[in-house]
This record gives sequence, C-alpha cells and structure tokens, in this order.
Amino acid sequence: MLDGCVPCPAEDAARYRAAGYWRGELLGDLLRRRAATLGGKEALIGETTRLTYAELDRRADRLAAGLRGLGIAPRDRVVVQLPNIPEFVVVCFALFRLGALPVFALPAHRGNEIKHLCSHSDAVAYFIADTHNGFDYRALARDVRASVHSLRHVIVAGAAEEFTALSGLDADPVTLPGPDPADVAFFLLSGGTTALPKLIPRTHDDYLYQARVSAQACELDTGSRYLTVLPVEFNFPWGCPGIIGTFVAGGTVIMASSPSPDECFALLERERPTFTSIVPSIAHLWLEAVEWTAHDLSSLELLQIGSAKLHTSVAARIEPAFGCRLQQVFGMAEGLLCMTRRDDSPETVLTVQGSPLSPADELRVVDSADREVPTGEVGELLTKGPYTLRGYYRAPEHNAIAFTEDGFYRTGDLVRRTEDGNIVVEGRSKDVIIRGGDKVSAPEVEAHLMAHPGIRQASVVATPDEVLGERTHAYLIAANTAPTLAEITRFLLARGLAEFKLPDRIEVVDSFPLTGLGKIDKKALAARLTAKAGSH
Ligand code: J2J
Repeated sequence: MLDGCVPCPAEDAARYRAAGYWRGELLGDLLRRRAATLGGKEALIGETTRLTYAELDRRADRLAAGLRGLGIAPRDRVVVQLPNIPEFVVVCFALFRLGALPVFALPAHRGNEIKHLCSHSDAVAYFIADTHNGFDYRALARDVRASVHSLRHVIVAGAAEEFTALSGLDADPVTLPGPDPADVAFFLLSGGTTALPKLIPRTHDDYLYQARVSAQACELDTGSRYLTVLPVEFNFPWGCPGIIGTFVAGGTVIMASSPSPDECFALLERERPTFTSIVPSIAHLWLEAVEWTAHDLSSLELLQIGSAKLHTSVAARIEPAFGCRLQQVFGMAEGLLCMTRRDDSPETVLTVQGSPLSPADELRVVDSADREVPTGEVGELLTKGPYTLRGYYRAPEHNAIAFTEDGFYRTGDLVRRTEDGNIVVEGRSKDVIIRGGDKVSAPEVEAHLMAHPGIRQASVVATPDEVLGERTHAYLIAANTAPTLAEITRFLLARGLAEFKLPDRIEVVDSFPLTGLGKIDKKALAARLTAKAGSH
C-alpha cells in the first residue's frame, strides 16, 4: 500500500476476500465493463452534456493518455476541486486508470484548506473549474501555486488563462499498467476533529464493495436514475450508492449544479430521476418549495437523507410531501454506512438512522473506559469493517488516538442500539459542529480566531438552529478591544478559510467555565446556548 497509509491486517483482508467482499477489481474497470455491455446507454447527464457509457469510457481513456503525456504518474496525488459537472467523473476515471490518486476537495474550500491538502499530499496537479457560483478558482490556484512547490500543473475546466485547459488534454488511448486493487484509489476528506483536515485513503476493493452493498440496499437496477444534488466530492453522493453505485447497477447519473428546489425540481420533471440523496437542511428547503411547485416530481421513488440528524417530525413529512420512500442514512467518509431498508416498519424509518450495510461491519457501543454498554444505552460508537479505514494518511500521532489497539475507529458519535439492530444517533463526543450537512472542526476555527490580535482565547460550540440543525457560536475572551463579527469575518476570509466555517455569532466573555481538569468546559458553554434557545 502507498507509504503513509495503514493497510488492513492480513487476516481481516483474507476474510473479506474469502467472503467475496473484496473482489480484486478496479474502479477504472467498472466503467470498462459497463461500456462493454451497456455501451449505448446514457451514463451521465450534465447541463449541456449527455454521455453514454461508451462515450464516458472513451473520454476517460483519452484523458488518462493526455495526463500521462503531461507526466502525471501512478501514485501521484492530484487535488480535485470541481463543481457538479460531468468532467468530475471523467477526471476521476482517467486518474483511476492512470493509477494517480485524486484527493477530493470541496468547491467551498479556499486557500487555507487547498494549500493544506496540496502540501500534505505533495500534490503534483490541481483540477479546478474556471469560475463557479461567482468565485474565480484561477485566482485561488495562483495563490496555492505560489506556496506549494510540489504542484506542477493547474488544470482548468473552462477558460484556462495561463493554466492548462482540460479540454486540450486529449490523446490517443494508450495501454496503462493497472494499479493494485488493494491499494488506495483516492482520498476523501474527513469531517474533521482536528485543526487541520485529515485524508481518508479509500481502496478500489473497499469502495467497490461499499458501492455494491449500498446499491443492493437501495435496490438499484439499470432503470435507476440518480440525481446528484450534494457536492460530488462528498462520500454520500459519490458512493452511497450515489454515482459509483449507479454505475455498478448500470443506471444513469444526472448532475444538478446546486440543491436549489428551482433547479432540482425542474430536473426531476425533465430527466425523471428515481432517487437522490440530500442533507436535512436541504430537506427543509424542499419541503417548503414542494407545496408551491408546479413541477411533476412523480419519478422520485427514494429520497435518502443523512449527514446530520433528521428529526422525527421532519422525517414524517417526507413521504406525504414527495410521494416517495424515505431512507435515513448515517454515514461517514471514514467508512461505516447505516441505512434504513424497504422492509422496515414506517415507525422504524422515522425514528432510527438505520443498520450497517455489511454483515462484516463490527460495531461496539462503549462507555468512557471502552467497556461495551447494554443495548439501549448511549455510548460512543467504535467500528471496524471491510470498507472502514484503518488509519488516516500520514497521521501516525492522530491515528494512535483515533483507533483502538485492535483497529476499531472511534467515530466520536454517541449512539444507542435498538433491539432490532438499528442505530439511533444521540449526540457527539467529538469537537465538531454539523452546520447543515457541513462539518466544522471547532479546534480549526479556534486556531484561526486566536491568530487575531484582538482575541486572547476562543471556544467554538454549536448552537441549535431550526433549519441548519446547528450553527457556529464563538465565545471569545478579548485581548484588548474585542473585534466585531464583521471584522472577524473579514479576518478569517483573508486567511483563506472556507465560508461555511465562519462563526455565525460571537459572544465576548470575561472567562470560560473550566472542567475539573482545567480544560474549557464546552458542555457548559453549549448548555448555555441550548438554555437560551429554549427560553426564546
Ligand atoms: C446524525 N449524524 C450523522 C445522521 C452522518 C452518507 C451519509 C452521511 C455521510 C457523512 C456520509 C448522520 N444523523 N444520519 O459520508 O456516506 C454525522 C456523524 C458522522 C459524520 C460523518 C455518507 N450521518 N452524521 O456525513 O464524513 O457525526 O459523512 O460521524 O461528512 O456525520 O461526516 P461525513
């Protein structure tokens, strides 16, 4: 396996192979096989492009050859930050075939995150769109290139200016040596509990297995049509079952450029997708809009909702409003996926976050001493399995605390198990704010805040919010004159922090409550906000 990754222990790997979970297949070959049997079928639909499996396959081959011509080699890391456009899929499959390794960045990321991802992975290339949502990614790329010395190429979908145009990287296909299916295929980004985002290595074997079991759980077939609403670089739309799972089933992927009901409802009418996946804050938006829409949404059979807690009262409105089945999904880029299933009772679908996808997923719910708690009691979820990571990339120190000695990943989620084997998410022990579907690492924001000369100490906690679920509240101890929220916003943006990480509110205090061990008592800070919200 690539240096800096933690391989699965040999005995577990042998077990996963013997059970047929890991089949020694490559992501790049998935497309090849579909092109061989379903060549003329539509695989991918964008705003202005429609590609059959055969066309997508050919494009991936030609781009792989073009990238090799640029000097991109197997195992080179390549940061990919593209909006929901068909080029994203072409680029990923070209890189898979080349054996180069995409590192997925979100379109919302800015200089702070991209520089870290590029330098931490020693990326040789960086893929961007020219502009998207009013933001010029070429300006960002100039800034990144000036500080990351490994970066040799910036490749642009659209007007390239001084960089390399994606459209010009087309060459006659060449035979390429295939990578090892047990090796890393690409990197997902962790939801983050530390000051810097961590990279999650996903292998061909583990990701194809995940896509296959989630496609089965969602009963996909060649008639399935997936509407991609969330940013493609997120694990949920990419492979749960999402895009990769739809390709496994031989279905069709339709890409929406934003989650706005205007765009998505029009696409539902025009392209007739059968399923999609969204986060609870988008579900809120859609529930409001669906009352007024004139669009025909009747193609939708399944609506997957996950990434943040879906409250029962909101869950209950989904099926009547959309006339389709609701599926709750509790997942993580690190691996483990839980979903509700078709044969669950209506009550179950509304109240639990589902059961694990694989019979080989091992789950433990433990107390603070890592002792298992009885069914029905809340504890931290630990997990290990055929599609769950064994270590973050180049992070030995963090890995020592993020995993148990016997290889279980500490999710930082507080859950309880029901008698029928479902998981209910009850809270979190990790220091993350889930704002809409976005994960905001509190220590990361705190470190940036404390770089401000007017701030001596910062503590960032979640405050309840009806639509987003949670918002970010920063408690500050001022150094002299406290900065205003507007000043802080400007300061953080100038440091290149992604917008979704900005504090929604600040509150200046004289001191922080401390725990018995002298650490800032975040539970006490968060409880103040919950009490305030309750008294409104
Ligand atoms: C409460 N919290 C949830 C849920 C995730 C599918 C779906 C989601 C993600 C994802 C994903 C939750 N209720 N239903 O990768 O493939 C919180 C937990 C979890 C963290 C992971 C997928 N579903 N969460 O959200 O890596 O705290 O993945 O540990 O972004 O989101 O975040 P992320």
